[in-house]
Amino acid sequence: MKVGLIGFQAAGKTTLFQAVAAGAGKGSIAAVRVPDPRFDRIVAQVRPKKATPATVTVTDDLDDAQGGTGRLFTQRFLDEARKLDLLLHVVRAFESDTAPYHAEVDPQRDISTVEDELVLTDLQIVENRLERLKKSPNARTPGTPDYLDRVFFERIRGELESGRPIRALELSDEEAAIARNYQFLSAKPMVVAVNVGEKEAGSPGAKVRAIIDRLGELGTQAFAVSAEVEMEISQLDAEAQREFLADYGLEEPASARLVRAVYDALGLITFFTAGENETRAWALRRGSTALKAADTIHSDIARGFIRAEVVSYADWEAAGSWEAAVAQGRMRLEGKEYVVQDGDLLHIRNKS
Ligand SMILES: Nc1nc2c(ncn2[C@@H]2O[C@H](COP(=O)(O)OP(=O)(O)O)[C@@H](O)[C@H]2O)c(=O)[nH]1
Ligand SMILES: [Mg+2]
Repeated sequence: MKVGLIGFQAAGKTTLFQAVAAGAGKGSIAAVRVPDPRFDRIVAQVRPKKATPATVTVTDDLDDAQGGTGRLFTQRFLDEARKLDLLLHVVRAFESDTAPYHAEVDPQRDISTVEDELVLTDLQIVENRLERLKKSPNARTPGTPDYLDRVFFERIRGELESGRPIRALELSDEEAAIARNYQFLSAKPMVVAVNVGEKEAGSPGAKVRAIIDRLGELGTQAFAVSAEVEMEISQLDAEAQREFLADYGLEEPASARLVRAVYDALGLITFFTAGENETRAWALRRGSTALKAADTIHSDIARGFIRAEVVSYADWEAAGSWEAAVAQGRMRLEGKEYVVQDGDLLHIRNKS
């Protein structure tokens, strides 16, 4: 899963990136660990040669949004943003004399400006496509791809014109496939990180809370963070980190809050493979089948799929080990269509 930081220059993207990448980053790309106490317990019991947590890939290599006159986004930004699974909008809500901003600090305005531009970019694509579809006879022939495109595009044109992002619409599977095909930017899941000043690091003020609540009502995950404070904390050793987080009244570091918001926005769950060589946590879209989980591990394992051996996390924990769960009759044999549940331990029997 690839998450890209977007937002205005001097909003704090690179600072937040440094906070969440601490130790896991290379240049402007980082594999941010998904914190999961269940995984830690499995690793402590199995003691594998290698333990690989689930990660979310975060990149900070997109062009800054440009304040002032001209286009908000560069062509390079648009091209790169289309490849992402999720846009993480870092919004400036801190005041600073040393780090000037292109305008008065107004997070709500910036959120609207960026959202409007994503919507407008998609609207232009939809209008161009509808214009070309006028020349296609198939666009009037039910059942053809051109017909499906036309009906769908006419519907979303109206929504986009009234400022609604595609992500906020209920789409059928067919429509969602078209939206993916066109890589619409306003269809991409979005998370907003409101970058607050040091005083608000532990508990954001009423203004910021109102912004987060409002986004929540619109179905957008949002969280407050003080990127600078978090960046400084991330450079400390584990013990000092815990102390400083506690001093600020923070339960967990920015990376954990970011990952949680991303998991929610993408509808992800975690499953585990508990091997002696490697024990690993994997991110998977909620509702995915055992076959999809096998494919996530390796396409060969999906191709040779015979059965999935499944132990739920609750059963594993109650039994204390995979072997004990099997002995207690808690291991199930499931087929390709089994819908994987959050926390499942899987062993895929396969022909490869
Ligand atoms: N006071 C304060 N300054 C910050 C915070 N986050 C970023 N900055 C400063 O704002 C400036 C721009 O930050 P940067 O992360 O480079 O922004 P970007 O352009 O979005 O990548 C830098 O001088 C940072 O030190 C914050 O939470 N509080
Ligand atoms: Mg930057």
